[in-house]
Amino acid sequence: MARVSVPAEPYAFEFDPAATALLVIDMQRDFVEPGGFGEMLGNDVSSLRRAIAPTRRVLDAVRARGMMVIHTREGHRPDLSDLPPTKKARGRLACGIGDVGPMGRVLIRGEPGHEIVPELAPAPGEPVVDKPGKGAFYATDLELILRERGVRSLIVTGVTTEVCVHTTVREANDRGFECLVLADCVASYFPEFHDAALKMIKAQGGIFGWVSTSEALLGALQGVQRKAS
Ligand code: TIU
Repeated sequence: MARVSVPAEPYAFEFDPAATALLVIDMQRDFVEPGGFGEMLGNDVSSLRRAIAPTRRVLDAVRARGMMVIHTREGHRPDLSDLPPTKKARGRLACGIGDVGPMGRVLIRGEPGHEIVPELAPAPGEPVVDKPGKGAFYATDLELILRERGVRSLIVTGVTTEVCVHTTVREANDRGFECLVLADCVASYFPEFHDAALKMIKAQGGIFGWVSTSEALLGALQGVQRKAS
């Protein structure tokens, strides 16, 4: 298939839609909705919610072109057997991972807070990768799924920019995947960390990858034929 070119920094990002997956990282209620874990950590979730609408537009566009979509969720087994005690202890929280919060047990698979927000709900057939760490490659079958599907490029969205998005982009880059991060489809509780994290990705000739916007990607996808429905 013809390669697509997206205006990006530090220079245009080129990808083959058949070898590219959209990665939607951790858009779960615990991080994004009022009353979840993110808010319990003292954060204002409104800055994260701004990523929902543009990510939805990107989801619609890539689905319409038959491109692969993969969702991730950060969370742990109900018996906490995959939760390092150090992660459990971090922050000395009154209500931390595994404890019962307003959306069920915090960051536990199967609980209401662990679900992806309804606006970005996975479609049938889209893989959902449950990850115990910040990076989506650590202790998951994400790399196996990508290699089996012949994926070489990732369009990256989700939260938070400097934590799970950054860790995942670094992991992907070291494994030889090319990453385009959409600045308006990733978000942080801390604007200054968001800005710095994006600068780090595109600095030094794109040391970890490329940065662009949903608008630029949607414009580039206009030239890609929609799949017959
Ligand atoms: N998904 C993700 O980024 N997990 C976090 O815990 N992020 C924070 O910024 N806390």
